[in-house]
Amino acid sequence: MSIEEKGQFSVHYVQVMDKDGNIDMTLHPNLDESKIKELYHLMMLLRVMDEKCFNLQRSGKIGTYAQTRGQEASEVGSAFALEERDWVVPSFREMGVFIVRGVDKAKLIQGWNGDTRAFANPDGAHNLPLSIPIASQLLHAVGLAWAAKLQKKDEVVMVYFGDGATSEGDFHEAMNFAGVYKLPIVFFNQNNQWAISTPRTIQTATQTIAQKAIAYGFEGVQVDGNDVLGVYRITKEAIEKARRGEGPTLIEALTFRMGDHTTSDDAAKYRDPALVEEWKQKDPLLRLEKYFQKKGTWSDEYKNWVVSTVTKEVEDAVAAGLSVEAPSYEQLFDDVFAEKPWCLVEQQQQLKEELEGKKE
Ligand SMILES: Cc1ncc(C[n+]2csc(CCOP(=O)(O)OP(=O)(O)O)c2C)c(N)n1
Ligand SMILES: [Mg+2]
Repeated sequence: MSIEEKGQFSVHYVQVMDKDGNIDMTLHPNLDESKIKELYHLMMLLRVMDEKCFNLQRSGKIGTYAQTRGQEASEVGSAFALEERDWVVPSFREMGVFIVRGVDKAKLIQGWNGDTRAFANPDGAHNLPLSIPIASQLLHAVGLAWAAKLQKKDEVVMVYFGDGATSEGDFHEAMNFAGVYKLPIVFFNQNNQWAISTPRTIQTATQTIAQKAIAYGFEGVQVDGNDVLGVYRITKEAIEKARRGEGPTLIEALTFRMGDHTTSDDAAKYRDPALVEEWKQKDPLLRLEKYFQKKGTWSDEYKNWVVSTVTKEVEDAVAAGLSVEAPSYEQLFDDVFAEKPWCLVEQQQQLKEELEGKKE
């Protein structure tokens, strides 16, 4: 008998709601209608916020921005399954996760405007700041999960990363450590199928990303990342499993980056536009709208109300976020280490002298 036949090596693909809004009731996550409407509201908030940030960059008001368009279900559905005490360790494309976690949207704008003070964690909230170095956050997350286990805290860590990040050594080290120590962690892979211009097909020779978990001794599952109910269900199960002390799960949310990599990129140079058109049919918001239509709980008035409510929220956040006075150059050196090392002290002094003209 092969090991696979013993049932140890299987990878499941889960979809609760198809692209036309039909639900497999056997997999329904038992969220009541008001919660499903809340998910729609949050996803629309993310979409409007995302469009706004893109436009702010184009009009020179903020710096480089990484769009989330197309990934709303993956981000909102997964974060919705967390408890407040759980930890979120994001990469740089998880604005939807921050929104669900209740992070002040003005701070998000301030952060994308390059002001790192925006990432200070108020009142000990369990959200780490976004991480630009690919995959480095996975090791921080494993450290948090190990600490939670050693201290017997009832906390689960959820770490986000892209398909490209799975080619980094940090990913494999983190997965191995989490497997060996059976840590309370969920590895949430947003497989948007692109790492800048590198398609998923040449990122790895494996058929799925989920199956990589097998090599580290725990479960991997692939979910339709544009199906918010599927993402919620699978993530919730993985979180509960981790909380019971049954170890990690790798979730591969199969989605698609509808926009460019960032505002500094032009995907039209390397990506067939037909592919983008194809994925438009699988839009996470659209399928939820179709679901509500089928249930008879949809109206244009409702949609208009949602759009106008979130638009006002976003406009207020932008006004507040952009009106914060820029930090002084000295603050560049703060909040990196608990105690500033001598080399940073020297650099800070050197910059001060150069900028304030105290030394040639
Ligand atoms: C260690 C490191 N290497 C390279 C880069 C440059 N870089 C920024 S984003 C990116 C691709 C990431 O792709 P993926 O992990 O799929 O995330 P996505 O951008 O699709 O969300 C690369 C290579 C970086 N930021 N950090
Ligand atoms: Mg990617």
